[in-house]
Amino acid sequence: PQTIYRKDYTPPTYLVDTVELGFDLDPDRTIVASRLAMVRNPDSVGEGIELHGVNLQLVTLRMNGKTLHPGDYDISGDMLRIPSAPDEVTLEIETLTAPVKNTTLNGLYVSNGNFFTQCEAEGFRSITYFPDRPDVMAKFTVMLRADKKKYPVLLSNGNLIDEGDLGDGRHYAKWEDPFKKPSYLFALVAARLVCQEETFRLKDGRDALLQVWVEDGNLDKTDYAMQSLKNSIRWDEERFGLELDLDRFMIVAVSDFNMGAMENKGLNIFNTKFVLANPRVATDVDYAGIEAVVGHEYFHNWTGNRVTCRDWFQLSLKEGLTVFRDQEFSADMIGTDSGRAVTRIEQVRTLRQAQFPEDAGPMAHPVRPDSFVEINNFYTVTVYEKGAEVVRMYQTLLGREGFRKGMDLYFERHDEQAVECDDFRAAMADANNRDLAQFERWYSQAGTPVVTASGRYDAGAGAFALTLTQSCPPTPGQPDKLPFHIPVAVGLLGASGKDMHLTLDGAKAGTTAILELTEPSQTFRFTGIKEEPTPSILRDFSAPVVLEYPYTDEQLLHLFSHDSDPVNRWEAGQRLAMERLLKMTAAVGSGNKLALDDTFIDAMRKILVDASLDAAFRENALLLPSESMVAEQMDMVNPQAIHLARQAMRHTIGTSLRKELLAQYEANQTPGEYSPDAVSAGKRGLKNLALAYLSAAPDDDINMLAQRQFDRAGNMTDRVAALVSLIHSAAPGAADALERFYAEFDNEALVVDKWFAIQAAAPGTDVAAVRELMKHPAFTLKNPNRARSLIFNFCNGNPAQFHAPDGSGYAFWAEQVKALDALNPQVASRLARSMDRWRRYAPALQTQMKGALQKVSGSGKLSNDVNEVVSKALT
Ligand code: HT7
Ligand code: ZN
Repeated sequence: PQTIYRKDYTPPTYLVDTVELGFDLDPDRTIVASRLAMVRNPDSVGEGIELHGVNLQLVTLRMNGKTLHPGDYDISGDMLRIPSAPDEVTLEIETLTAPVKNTTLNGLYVSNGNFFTQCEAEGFRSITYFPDRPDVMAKFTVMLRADKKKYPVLLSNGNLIDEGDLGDGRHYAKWEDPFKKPSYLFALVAARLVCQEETFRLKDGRDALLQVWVEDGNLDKTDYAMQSLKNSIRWDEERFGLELDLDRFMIVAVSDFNMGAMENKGLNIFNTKFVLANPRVATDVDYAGIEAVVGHEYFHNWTGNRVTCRDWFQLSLKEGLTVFRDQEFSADMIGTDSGRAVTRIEQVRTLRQAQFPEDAGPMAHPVRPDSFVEINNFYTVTVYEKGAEVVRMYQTLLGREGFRKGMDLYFERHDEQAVECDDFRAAMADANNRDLAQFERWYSQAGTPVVTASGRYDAGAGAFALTLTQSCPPTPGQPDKLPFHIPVAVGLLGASGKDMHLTLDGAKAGTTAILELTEPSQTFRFTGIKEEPTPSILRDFSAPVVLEYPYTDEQLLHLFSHDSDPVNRWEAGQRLAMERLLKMTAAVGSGNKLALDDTFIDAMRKILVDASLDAAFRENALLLPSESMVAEQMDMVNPQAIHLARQAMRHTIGTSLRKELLAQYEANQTPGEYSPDAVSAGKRGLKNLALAYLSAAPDDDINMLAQRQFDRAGNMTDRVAALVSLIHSAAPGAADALERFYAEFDNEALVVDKWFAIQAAAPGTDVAAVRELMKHPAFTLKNPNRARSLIFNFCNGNPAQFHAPDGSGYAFWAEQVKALDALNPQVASRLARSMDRWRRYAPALQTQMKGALQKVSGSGKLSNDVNEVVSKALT
């Protein structure tokens, strides 16, 4: 497989002004006719026309009305080249495809008998020959023709300009997109669907038609997506002055989809998981996911669609920025500072749980990668979540207003252009008159920087000196790193727990100072400090770094009780818990007793019963670091020891705090009609965490509590939480509850996914049980949601069983990667990533993991997707 390098970018030889596409849709034999008006690109020194095409059957190719024959053009690999062509050409191309045979869910495919497309990143080339690269932006007109009975709904991008019958049982619809766009934003849907629709008044007075399209029977689950869409439109108008530029905006839900959703211009296509919700079938987490993803795709309309990427190395230009925008949207929708802080804590958790390990593993890459084999492998937590952190740091450094000025300048300069991450950085710098040259290293250097802090209090001088030192570990291809430009938000707490008023270099700095660390090491001197402070460093997680500070338990307990910054307050609790989990894991390994100190339990108790704190914050503060997070802190991972240690800790909490947990369980009930708002969801979260701790030390009363909740729950959040508690504690009613749950929801695909997922992650589920579940009639590898629910949740979410000492989990993983690869390489290569960290496991496991990787790597016919992942893991 060929590696593509960022440094090799060359502009396209020809540009496309207009594209007229005609589709005669048939599952076995779809005819695609395309007419491209092209002009030579004055910025290119290359010769000839270059079109991408994959698995296409070429029927005819005409240039300026003349049929071309083999010899006039050359097809090799994924390229069709016409070596000599005039400056202005019209190409007419007819190709054939068989969408029903397409199991990759990339390009044009059939799902539940309906047609859908997925073109990002390079799917358009499997629909027709085209310069399928994001820097070729063209105006599209699309004519769809299909059987009227089977496919009554015909949708594409932009505005509907014509529709009618063709007389032979077929009908047509013609769509025109008024904006130039790259081919990856093309979409069509031909389907039997129904919609919820509404007219929505935009800020400029125009009315837009909003539609949410779903399969018949799901119209009772579209309200929240519609509400989220309206909230998103309003939010982008208010926060960034960005308006919907179309008369119509459509969301379509499809059950077979590789990712979360896709921002096709005016025709967003969504995984059903991020559209369908009602209290009976969706949890609080599902509702929050819908709001975030609907927002994310809508916000792409400006950050991604109107201003797009020059090449795929710039992916974070749109993804990092749009994740940041959806994070801000979700935080603003809650509306309170404490609610905002909880969303921030959840972001930090994701980053640590998924992105830090990626940055430390064989697939580590900069936010703007330098090379790839398969671009689909680079839709990563680094490009998305770390990319969002990079965008957030602009806002931290420049302030909200400064950030907005930068955004305004970015759109003023680059509307309807395909640009680079550097252009965004330049807009931020120029709009604020700031030098952000060093900030570029966040885009070019991989790895998680480590900031080591040390403090020295000089009582005589009334000064506190904070020394910050930065370093960054080597990553593949990048042995040495240069210093980053790191905003470090710092506060100082007095013995009372109150924030001190800060004076830094003689200037007043409020209660939180933003220190700019740009050198390998810098000392910042706070003056007017009357007592030895406890420093609260990296408030609000002001940069995606690991912070090392020699905190004593006493200092952490002080921060856990008092820090005015909720993120650092939570962080102090996580540090206390992690320290103990590591000690207990070591004790399991050496056969020692697993003791948990009263100080920690008392600190947990204090937070649990503190009614002045939001329930959502309390839930987060009491949630222990996950087993995989503990593993990340160890040089040699023993998954079973981690599991036992964490279970022991949960058991101790469950017994020691039983009275308080029961009281909170009762105090945080949410009777009455279900609402997914943050306060109610926070209460359910705390109540269900209390149930989980109680169930970690179960007796008949606790089992009855869980059983009662399962039987009486009026919403899916409580239902699932009770079911998980019953199963994890192996309660007598567990098997029956599982059966009843399936019987009640066997018609709801997304709930059946939960049913598989709960079992996959249960501590009692071993490989043999997963293999049994795969025989269930509802299981299929072809549907990515279903494959993820069982196989991914087992391989990634059940470490003690997946890493069984006999290597059976690894053999299972290898089988499933290969089986999936034959159907859907994008999904297969995501599963392949489960082995990224194999070098960190105990030697006996390591050997078997390596063996499994070698087995996949040596198994002949592998996709580029999987090949890239396993070969990098083995390098
Ligand atoms: N921009 C979208 C990316 C996406 C995608 C990428 C590769 C393969 C399938 C895909 N489906 C969607 C999603 C987003 O970030 O909004
Ligand atoms: Zn996106």
